[in-house]
Amino acid sequence: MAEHEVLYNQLAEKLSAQGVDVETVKAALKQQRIETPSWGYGNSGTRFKVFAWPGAARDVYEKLADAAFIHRLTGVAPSVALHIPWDKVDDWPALQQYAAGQGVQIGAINPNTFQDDVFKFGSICHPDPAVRRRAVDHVLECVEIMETTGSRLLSLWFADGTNYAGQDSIRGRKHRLEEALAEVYAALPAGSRMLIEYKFFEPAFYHTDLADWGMAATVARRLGSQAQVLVDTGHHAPGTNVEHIVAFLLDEGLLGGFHFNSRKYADDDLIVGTVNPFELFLIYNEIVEAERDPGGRVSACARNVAYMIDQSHNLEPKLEAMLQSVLNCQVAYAKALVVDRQALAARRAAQDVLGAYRVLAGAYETDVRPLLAQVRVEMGLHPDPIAAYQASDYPARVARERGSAAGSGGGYPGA
Ligand code: RM4
Ligand code: MN
Ligand code: MN
Repeated sequence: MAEHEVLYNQLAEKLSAQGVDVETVKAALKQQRIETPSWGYGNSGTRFKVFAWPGAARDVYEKLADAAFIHRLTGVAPSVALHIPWDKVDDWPALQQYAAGQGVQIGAINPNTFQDDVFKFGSICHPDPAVRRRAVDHVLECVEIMETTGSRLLSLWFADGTNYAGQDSIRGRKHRLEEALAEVYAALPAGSRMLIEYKFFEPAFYHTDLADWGMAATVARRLGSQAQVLVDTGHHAPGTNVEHIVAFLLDEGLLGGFHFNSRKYADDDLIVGTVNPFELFLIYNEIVEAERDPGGRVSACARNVAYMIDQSHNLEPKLEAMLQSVLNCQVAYAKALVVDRQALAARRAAQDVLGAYRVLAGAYETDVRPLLAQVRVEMGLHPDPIAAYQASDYPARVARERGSAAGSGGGYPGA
């Protein structure tokens, strides 16, 4: 028997004794989905320096090929978010066909209204109607790309804001934002969703037009049920209780999706689950709890959450970094799935503050690696994706074929 099997059998026995249905847990893990971002495969960095990585993807075709490699290793990353115009092509059907041939599909479409000179003072909130027109037209172009590629998600983040008190009317900008988003909302394809992302600062430093979840939720609710909030885990002030935000939005049916990454100080875009693995576990825990909510709206919202990674790796090997990101999400979800919900309910009912905490901490401390190894074997994958990555010739091959292409690819300034 392989080592992971011995460990898996022990764990399965222990979990079953706690009343956890291991088969259900495994089925959930096989259904888990993590979307990877095209921009995580190209060169990127900080505003100080973009280091060229040997083999970094130079165009959207190479990004899709890399994402397909991550999907082959993990089995849970079948879709790829695109950033427009970084990933813009003339022939969308050809790109879609290429993706399908690689075994992946096109995921969320992310417009970019922050890199053109014209957007210096904002995009959809800009005081000049001509600039707003241009921004809305770009987002509408992204809606068209959704139609052609079959993407069901429009993922919106705006760099809009001001740097000084008095620079512009905060309420005036809010009105412009509402008007622009209403126009985009009206154009959304049936069955698709608009996810509205917030961020508390950067690049604007005095005020950001969509600075927090409450503002994004207010705007989304006013637009209608196809609009929801996107929580980028790196977009909060230090100390913010992100799992609380997640629980609140789930309960309101307003949680649309995530941009996962780890933060230590600001929008650090570090590998998800590295700096704050307990927070990631608690986020998944809220979702698992909401999935079981008897209220139809809450469980439907929880089951429809779009899980996306939003990271730009600076020092890390690109492919290994994306692989590690997906694996960390699997570990966090697995731990959330093995929470002893009955024991937790009992401890809560007894006002047993620390007993309840220990139920969660116990699940968090469970070594779920043998469980995930077993899930992978049942999915026809290598039980250890890092070992499979290290044994693969793909990274060396793309490094050889693509070389170190500074000056192309990522979309980031200087990439
Ligand atoms: C922003 C935000 C967006 C991402 C850009 C590149 O901080 O997280 O989601 O598309 O960065
Ligand atoms: Mn983001
Ligand atoms: Mn960000």
